[in-house]
Amino acid sequence: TEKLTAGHNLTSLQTFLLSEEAKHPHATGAYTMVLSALSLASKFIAARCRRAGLEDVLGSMNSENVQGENQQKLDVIANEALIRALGSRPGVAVIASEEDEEPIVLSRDTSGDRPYVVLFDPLDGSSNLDVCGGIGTIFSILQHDRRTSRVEDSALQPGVRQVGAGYVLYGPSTVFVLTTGKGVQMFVLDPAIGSFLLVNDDVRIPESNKMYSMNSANLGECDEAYRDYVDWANGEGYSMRYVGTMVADVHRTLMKGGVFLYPPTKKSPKGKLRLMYEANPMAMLIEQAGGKAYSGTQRTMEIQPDAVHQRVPVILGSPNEVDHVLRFVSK
Ligand code: AHM
Ligand code: MG
Repeated sequence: TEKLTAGHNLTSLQTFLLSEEAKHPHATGAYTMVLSALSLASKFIAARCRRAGLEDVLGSMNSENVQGENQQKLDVIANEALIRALGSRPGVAVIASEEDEEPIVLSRDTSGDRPYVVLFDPLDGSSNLDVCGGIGTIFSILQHDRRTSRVEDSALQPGVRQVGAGYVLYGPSTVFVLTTGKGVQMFVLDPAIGSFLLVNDDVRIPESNKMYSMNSANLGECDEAYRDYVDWANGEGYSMRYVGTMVADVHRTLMKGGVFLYPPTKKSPKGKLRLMYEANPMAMLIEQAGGKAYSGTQRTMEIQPDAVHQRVPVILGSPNEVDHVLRFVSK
């Protein structure tokens, strides 16, 4: 961390949040509380991931989540950590998790300040945990929509209404990437002191990079446009990288440039990734960093959601690389 912060002021995530809050004299502190809950839960999850293989957190629970997927033990631990951390914050009205069928309503009191709705994928890419690969947490923050009668309906707002989004990558280091709508900031956990420290206060995605990231084993099951794109890219000398954890693949795309794709397939005709927990928060981050995010030919964040677990196709990354894909997809 000495090297990372050399020449910079030492700023923790908490300090960053408090100084942002201070710029808004009318802020109640509720937003800072939401983010500090997410930070606390992610430190808890990071600590459990670090001990995978030593403690009994690996493998499956022999149960299925609402998506019919086998739950890993750490999926459940991560989900509980987030619910416990967010559940104690007074400004949170609703939490919605990829692992739970229905959003959890914590408070129906919407009389004062507009309370928050927090949506998350507690442990993205969890099957990579068994092989010591990168895994992550993704979150999206909305506010209660006064036009809805039931507070839980506030979860179904398009991504353009997000007031914050981010992910935590549990890799060789634990990285917290955040947007509150003013660019993208990156923090790295210093495990010695238990703080996320600011390492980049204005993350920008490269304009181009000849790199695509998709499960190309699915190409035979995809629309022709995606095969044509990949044929074109291969002919242009592109390289391919794919971890199979969206957080890790998007993080690499954000750092190095390129494009990440999860098209519709025969098996998942609407795409595999979820709009509310995966596509929207990643879209906000990528756009805030100067990139683009589409679901087919539509801007992801403009999709009006109709179900909290809905799936969408994903094309996101460097602006020029997304444009190349769209040339094929919009034909
Ligand atoms: P998960 O949320 O159940 O872990 O599944 C989502 C993951 C993403 O992280 C990743 O991008 C994708 O599934 C990989 O899917 P595939 O194995 O079909 O390539
Ligand atoms: Mg996921």
